[in-house]
Amino acid sequence: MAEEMTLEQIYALYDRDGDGLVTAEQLHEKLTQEGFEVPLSTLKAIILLATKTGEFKILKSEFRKFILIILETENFEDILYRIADLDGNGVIDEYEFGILRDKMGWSLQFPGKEMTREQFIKYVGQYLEK
Ligand SMILES: [Ca+2]
Repeated sequence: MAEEMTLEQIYALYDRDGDGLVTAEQLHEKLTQEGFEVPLSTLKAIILLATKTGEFKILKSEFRKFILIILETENFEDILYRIADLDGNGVIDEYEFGILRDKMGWSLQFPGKEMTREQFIKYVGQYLEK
């Protein structure tokens, strides 16, 4: 039976200098070693959106939410959706949309009603640079 690592142990693998922050570079290096190919620029964008530090660093308290988003999603739109859905109820409401919009610097109107995952991805997809 495989021994389950605690979040604390997993975090220590990423935060190798032990300063209590995981940088985008540390995260990228580790994920690459594990076989996850996520561009550094995408990781930086996600970290900026998903964390409170406003820098490309992840606090231990935010790490769990963050690492689950990275490992369980396949594309940037989906990651944005997961980050935007703050209450986790599966739809993006006006409040949640406004927070994401401000962080992204979009001048994008809320379409008037809550968006499902599919609607959200379609709606914001046109504003994402490929
Ligand atoms: Ca929601």
